Amino acid sequence: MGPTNAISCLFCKVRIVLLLVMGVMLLGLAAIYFVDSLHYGPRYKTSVENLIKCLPPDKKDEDKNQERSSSVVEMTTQMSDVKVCPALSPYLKGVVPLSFEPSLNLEKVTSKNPEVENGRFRPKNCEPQQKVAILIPHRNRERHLLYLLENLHPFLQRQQLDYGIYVIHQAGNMKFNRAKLLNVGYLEALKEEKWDCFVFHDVDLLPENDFNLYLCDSEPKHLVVGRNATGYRLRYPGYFGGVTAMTRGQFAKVNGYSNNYWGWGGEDDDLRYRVELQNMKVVRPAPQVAKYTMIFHTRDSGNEVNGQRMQLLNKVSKVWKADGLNSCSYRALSVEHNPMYINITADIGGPR
Ligand code: UDH
Ligand code: MN
Repeated sequence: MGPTNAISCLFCKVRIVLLLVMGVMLLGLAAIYFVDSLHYGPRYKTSVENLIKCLPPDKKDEDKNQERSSSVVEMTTQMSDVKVCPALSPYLKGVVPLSFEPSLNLEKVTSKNPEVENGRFRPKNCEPQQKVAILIPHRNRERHLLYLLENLHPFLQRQQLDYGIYVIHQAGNMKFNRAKLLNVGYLEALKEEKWDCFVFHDVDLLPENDFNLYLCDSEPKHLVVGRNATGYRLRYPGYFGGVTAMTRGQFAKVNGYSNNYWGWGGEDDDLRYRVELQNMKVVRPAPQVAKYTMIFHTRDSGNEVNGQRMQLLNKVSKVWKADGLNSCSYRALSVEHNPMYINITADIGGPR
């Protein structure tokens, strides 16, 4: 081997070594990147989810929030298959004037809510964390029902809820029994969907503020802190009537409502006693948010004041286990899926 050959061979050895070193470095870099993405990927996703949950409800920054939260929602949408809805919907407007159009009919309500089908709606862009059934006890209040549907559907859609509206209609002319109808609603609604949350809703109460969320909490929730007719103050301490929200489990735990309150009054206090007997505590949203307009009405015939309500209330702790969901006897005469609500007509009998 001549001297020139020896030098060129040395160069080719150095080249091979250099190539090998570069190859190892590249492999190392790739490995570091892979381990890093495994480690930070989920953490980044969680922080995006947390950001969504923490968006402030400040009304002044509403537009900014709307932009921010919808772009965050898009980010999560791209990043994973599970798109949990934000804790505060970007579509909330706050106080929206209520509508009481005299010429309103069901067809008009239907045409204004094209995304509602068979009384049900769910948002397209995200997955709500609760399925909410709204239960409305009803007889002979068609006009009120129309105004409630007209205002409630857009309200619930702005809240991005997965919801269904059930109207439980008492057949016949026996004394009205609001509580028993709500038990029937709970039992019947669960036959078609595993609802997580139930909102028990008088037909004549219209929520005034979008931030009054129709979702359940870790404790039973009372949503009517104030109404126009009572100067927007709680009717009396402990009042648990009008509109309340309980999870499937909370309502089952108290054995639902009593079936024995025929006529007006007492059944809502009875439910509160049941809640307290289970060491649960009623929670309420902020008073400026939990405001309702009650459509003016006089007392219905067939719903006269129940003179026995005090005697019944005195024995709640003795009877609740045997009087409620587990003893609710009725006949479902029909279950109709109308475009704007599911109507359950039930024969619930009368006072014994
Ligand atoms: N309900 C009916 N039909 C009836 C009776 C009651 O649908 O015939 C339902 C309806 O959902 C109503 C709820 O039961 O919202 C509660 O009944 P209510 O609205 O009569 O009770 P409220 O406490 O009124 O609002 C009591 C009588 C008002 C008398 C006013 C005179 N000062
Ligand atoms: Mn009323």
